[in-house]
Amino acid sequence: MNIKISPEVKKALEENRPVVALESTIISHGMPYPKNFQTALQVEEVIRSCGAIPATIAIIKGVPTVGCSKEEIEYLAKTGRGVIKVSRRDIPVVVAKKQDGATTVAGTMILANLAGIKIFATGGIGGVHRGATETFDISADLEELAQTDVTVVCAGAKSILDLGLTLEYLETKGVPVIGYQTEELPAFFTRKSGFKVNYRLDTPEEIAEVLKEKDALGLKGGVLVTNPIPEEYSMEEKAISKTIEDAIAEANALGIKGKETTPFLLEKIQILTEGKSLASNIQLVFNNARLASQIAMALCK
Ligand code: PSU
Ligand code: MN
Repeated sequence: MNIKISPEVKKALEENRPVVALESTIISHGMPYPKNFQTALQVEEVIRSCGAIPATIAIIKGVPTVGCSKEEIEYLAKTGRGVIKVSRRDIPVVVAKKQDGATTVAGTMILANLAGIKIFATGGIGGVHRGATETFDISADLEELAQTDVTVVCAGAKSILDLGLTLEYLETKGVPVIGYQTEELPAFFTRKSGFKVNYRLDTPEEIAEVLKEKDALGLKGGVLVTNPIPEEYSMEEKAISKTIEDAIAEANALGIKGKETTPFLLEKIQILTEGKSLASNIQLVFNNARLASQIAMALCK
């Protein structure tokens, strides 16, 4: 496979220095321009200021690219939904057709793993959608966590998903769900969800220790680290729940399906909260980037 790794990322990996992968669907389909561009650059800065190297991942003109340039990030940010949202199934097609693609959590995990990157920071993962018992809508992110050796640091999952079923699915697939300094699964915009994580770990070093043992035992698959949004940026539970319910109702009324569902809901929530949710979203991504950097550094020791 023809994969392009930026010289900086390549060197860091060769020298066993900490690298943190970043996804690009969050840029193209998760936030509006220009906030998406600013955030994508700032999250890289956060990782650098922690002492790690960022690697934003996408497919550029058919080339899987690990460590996108500022120009490439700007292009993805400006083109937005005009870029193809790339999950596992889309990778071979987008590469063969020499198209541009923004990778989801699943797509990013695959390319990070090919490059040898073990830690990946994002906002929220895809999961089992509400109503999945009828629609079968379960994100390929969960299957990727089941099989690809990358640790994903997120703020839990948005309640556009069925969090209980998402946890059950991860349990079946043997994916450890770790709460960072919490016993409770965070729900993206809020610190609490009413569901428990599998394990609470309180330091990046403890998490790195678990990852090392998993590696040493040859246990395949990812690990999900859930990191609650900082208190000062968390949203009011009732208001955000209502917003999410309204967004889901509209998606159902319009018959939105498949890969369109998640981007539609994300955009609707941003519009309905008049940007307030976007501000929280950005802060939780920074927070996850910090933790991911610390875990990556502890892993390199
Ligand atoms: N959830 C968010 N923000 C996001 C996504 C999900 O809060 O940006 C994106 C991620 O790229 C994730 C993808 O991997 O949506 C999941 O899409 P789907 O549900 O179609 O698998
Ligand atoms: Mn889906």
